[in-house]
Amino acid sequence: MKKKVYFAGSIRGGRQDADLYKRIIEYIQRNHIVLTEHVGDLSKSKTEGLPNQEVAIYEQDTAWLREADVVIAECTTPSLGVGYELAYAEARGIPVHIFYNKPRANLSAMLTGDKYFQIHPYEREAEIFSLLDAICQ
Ligand code: 6IA
Repeated sequence: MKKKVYFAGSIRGGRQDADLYKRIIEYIQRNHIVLTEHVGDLSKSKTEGLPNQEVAIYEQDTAWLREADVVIAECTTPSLGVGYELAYAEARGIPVHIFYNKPRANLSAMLTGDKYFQIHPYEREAEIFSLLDAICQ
């Protein structure tokens, strides 16, 4: 069955992995619905938004989170927004899978220490896709 996937990845935390987010999103989209396609949009910069745009972003993203069957986050680049989304999903009982590149990242103990989260350290990008096959059956 098609799942609604909330993909979370850094925006203002830094866009160095945006192309990886795009590849993950495209992979999930082969069989499922990604609610947050914009996270992999390479033209989305970290620039300032207008205050009312920011409220709209928050309202839309939290509505999508409540609607999601699963949250998949790529956390190699740390992001306050992603951290918030993960806690928001946990509070609502939505399953959360966290990926990070082990040689590159030192993931926060607030994630690694929280048994609610399913954490997937990887070394090569290909590992992400085989794990995604198991998560999004
Ligand atoms: O703190 P961050 O910006 O790194 O947070 C990234 C996370 O928050 C992503 O997983 C998104 O779901 C969400 N998020 C942050 N900013 C936006 C956004 N526009 N649009 C949609 N979701 C967002 C950013 C502002 C724009 C004017 C460039």
